[in-house]
Amino acid sequence: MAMLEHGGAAAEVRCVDFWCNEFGMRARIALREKRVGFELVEEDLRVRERSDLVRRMNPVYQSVPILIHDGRPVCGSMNIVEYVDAVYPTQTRFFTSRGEEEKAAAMAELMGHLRRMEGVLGDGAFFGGDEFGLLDVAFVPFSSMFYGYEQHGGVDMEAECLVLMRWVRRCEERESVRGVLPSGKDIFPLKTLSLSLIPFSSMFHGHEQHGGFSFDTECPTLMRWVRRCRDRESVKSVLPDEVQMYKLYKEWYGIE
Ligand SMILES: N[C@@H](CCC(=O)N[C@@H](CS)C(=O)NCC(=O)O)C(=O)O
Repeated sequence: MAMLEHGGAAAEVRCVDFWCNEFGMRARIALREKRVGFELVEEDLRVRERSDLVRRMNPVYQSVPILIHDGRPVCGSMNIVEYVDAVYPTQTRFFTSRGEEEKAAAMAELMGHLRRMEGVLGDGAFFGGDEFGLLDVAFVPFSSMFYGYEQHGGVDMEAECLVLMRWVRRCEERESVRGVLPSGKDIFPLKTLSLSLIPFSSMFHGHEQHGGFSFDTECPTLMRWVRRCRDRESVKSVLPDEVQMYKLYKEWYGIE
């Protein structure tokens, strides 16, 4: 059984779910985003009768996912995401979101700072001139946040701060930098909406097979979002094999 340290005490976290349940994927992605260890208790949804555990923990709806935290159940996938967010607040939050005006003001201030940095950089390869130096070492770690600025602040860093982005790439050519900087994609949490919707992309393969169309051709923007989400460890490790999932659904619903 998975045990994890939280608030000094070892807590027991179980997630009752079925491998291709999109609602359950939400809960599992949230747990992984917060790096919460948990035991997956498989509930076979192909069987009509729900297990004793499900009937005991979710007697009204008897649905999964169910998060069982120290013996107490949380039911409903979005309730679980919210619960995980509240109970593990040390990590970045899914649900805190500023008002649009406040966010726009913060972004404008931030972009002002970045443009001032571009002014200092000027035509130089690095902040100190031709050589990678002290200021580069000091600043380059913060470039891991740029992906987050794009995702949350709605800016296009390449368009807004080309000089800075060229400097980032120059720094990243160095082994010392490349080996240390994490991917910005891993630092920033999925927004709640992305977290709650991405599980349903596991059916896209089925939609394509069944509907005879290509998502890449018909919905390129949506597919770019899918790929961005799937780059994340939390999503990659939870989304099931789409081919297997479609096969199961075909059997389940008697589709030829
Ligand atoms: N609103 C619920 C929906 C969950 C749900 O509908 N789960 C289905 C599987 S997709 C279930 O457990 N059904 C029970 C059954 O098939 O007996 C949530 O968000 O968790």
